[in-house]
This record gives sequence, structure tokens and C-alpha cells, in this order.
Amino acid sequence: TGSRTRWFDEARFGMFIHFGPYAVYQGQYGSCRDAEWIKRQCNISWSDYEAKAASFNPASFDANAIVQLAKQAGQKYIVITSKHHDGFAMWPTRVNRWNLRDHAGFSRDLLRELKDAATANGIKLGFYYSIWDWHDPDFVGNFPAYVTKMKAQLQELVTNYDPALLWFDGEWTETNPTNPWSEQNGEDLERFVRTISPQVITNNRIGKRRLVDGDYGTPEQSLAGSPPSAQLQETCLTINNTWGYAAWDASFKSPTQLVRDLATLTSNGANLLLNIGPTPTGTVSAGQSGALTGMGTWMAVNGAA
Ligand code: JFZ
Repeated sequence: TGSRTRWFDEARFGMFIHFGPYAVYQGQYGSCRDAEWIKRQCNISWSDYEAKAASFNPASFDANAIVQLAKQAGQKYIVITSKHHDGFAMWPTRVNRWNLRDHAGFSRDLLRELKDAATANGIKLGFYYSIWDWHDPDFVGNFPAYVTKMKAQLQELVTNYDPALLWFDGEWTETNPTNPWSEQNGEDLERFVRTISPQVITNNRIGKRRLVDGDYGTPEQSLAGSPPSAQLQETCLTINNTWGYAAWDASFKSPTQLVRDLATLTSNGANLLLNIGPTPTGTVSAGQSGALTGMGTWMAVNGAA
């Protein structure tokens, strides 16, 4: 693999963070349960969701503590949701007001804090960015206009935070049969991204998950990895069963299981991107932090540097 992707190839283990206003529901809406898909899966109206998002106040988000948690677990990079399918931007975007500062009145910039803490600790920071956007009517009504705004947001992210990686999502048609995202859209976006950031690494969901799309493949919740040499790979896994925070989801994998999964994946040539979903105040639940500190303890005792 080329020098641009070398750090990723060697990193093996990263932290995924799913954090957004969906966390405020804590996984429950009436009797309906979901996490980051709760808006759609539980048929929540935009007025309800927007009101909840306005109350989003992650005052206890501690970028340094999260970076330390990642570091001691042996993770070399962090990928946080900058915008999930709900379209809510976690940074103060100028493209719209549907963001943590303008809509929720939260003055801190969590992506800035995470970037600074990561850089200070030798950890790379990347951003998840959903192509599929439930909130912007242009996604369905005027797709070219939507793509222009998407590029403007990506330009902001690259200019302001210089991410090492962009993790695209929402390009598929399985749960979105009318998704207009095409191979051509992917190729155009890849050219755009390469222009604004020569070094950034992208996953294959920037396009249609062909071998030629992006820098690496993303088999989800699968331990298989790929035939060696075909493509760089990264599998994302949850510690419990949900990506976003769900108070009821207490079935945490043990550190032993997670170390085994990491070994299986790395021996199959895939990185592991292991997810945490912070609580609405921004803290990491004991179940998730315990799993990561447990992995760190195992590595310290048994791992090679
Ligand atoms: C997506 C998101 O819908 C989900 O909320 C989460 O962010 C996850 C990491 O990514 O879900 C997917 C994406 C791709 C597949 C399945 C679920 N896939 O390739 O089968």
C-alpha cells in the first residue's frame, strides 16, 4: 500500500464514536426502542426531534478523557460522527443552523476539542459523514443543491480540523431505495475530497463500495476481513448492540471477547473500529469504558508493543 495510507494500515485498532442529538432519547421513545435511527424507526416528528435536539447539552464531554481511554486501549485513531443521517452537524457549520451551536446553543466546539486532544496524544482524528440526510429537504427535492451543501460542509471540516480520515455512509439503497447516490457521484466526491485534502483517507462508502471506491472496504459487524492484499479493510463493531447511546442496552462484550475479535480481524488483514456511544451529557458509560480499559489491561499484560 502507498505511503498515504500507511498509518492506517499499521494502526489496526481505532475508536468509533456515535454521538448526536439522538442520544438525548437514550434509546427510547414511548415503547419504541432504537438508537441513532430512533427518529425514523420510531416515527418521531421533526418538531419533537428538533425540540429534543435543542435540549442537547453535552457539557460533560471530556475530549481528553476520551482520547486517554482510546490510547490506553491501544487505539491509534478516532472516528467521530460529524453528521449522522439526521443531518445534525456536531460542529458550528455555516451551511445551516441545524448544528450543535446554532440549534442547541452549545458554545463549545467538541470536534475542535477532540482534534486538539488527539493531536497532543499522537492519535489521528477522522470524521464520519452521512451522505444520506433526513433533515435537508434538498436530499429528496433538489439533489444537486444538496451535494453543493455537502461539499461546503466537507470543505469546512477539512479546513477547520484537517481530518486524517473521512468515513462516508448512507450511500446505499437497501433501506433507502430511492437514494440517488451514484457511482458518478462517488467518483466526483472522491476527486473533490482529494483536491481539498491530498492526504485524507476515505472508506469505500464514498462511492458504491466497489473495489475502486475510496481507500478501503468496510465490512460491517463482520470478522471475516478480506482475502489478503485485495484491499485495505476496516470492520466496525459495537461493544454492546447499538451504535448510538441506548440506556437499556447493557449486553456489553467482555474484554476477552473483544481482544479475540481484534486478533481475528487483524490476522485477516482488517482494522477494528470499535464503537462507543456517549450519553447525552457526553460521558462514556461504565459498560463501554470498562470494556476498553479491560482491553488495555489485557494488552499491557499480554501484548507486544
Ligand atoms: C450505518 C448506519 O446506518 C448506522 O446507523 C451506523 O452509523 C453504522 C456504522 O453505519 O449502517 C449500515 C451501513 C452499512 C451497512 C449496514 C448498516 N452495510 O454495509 O451492510
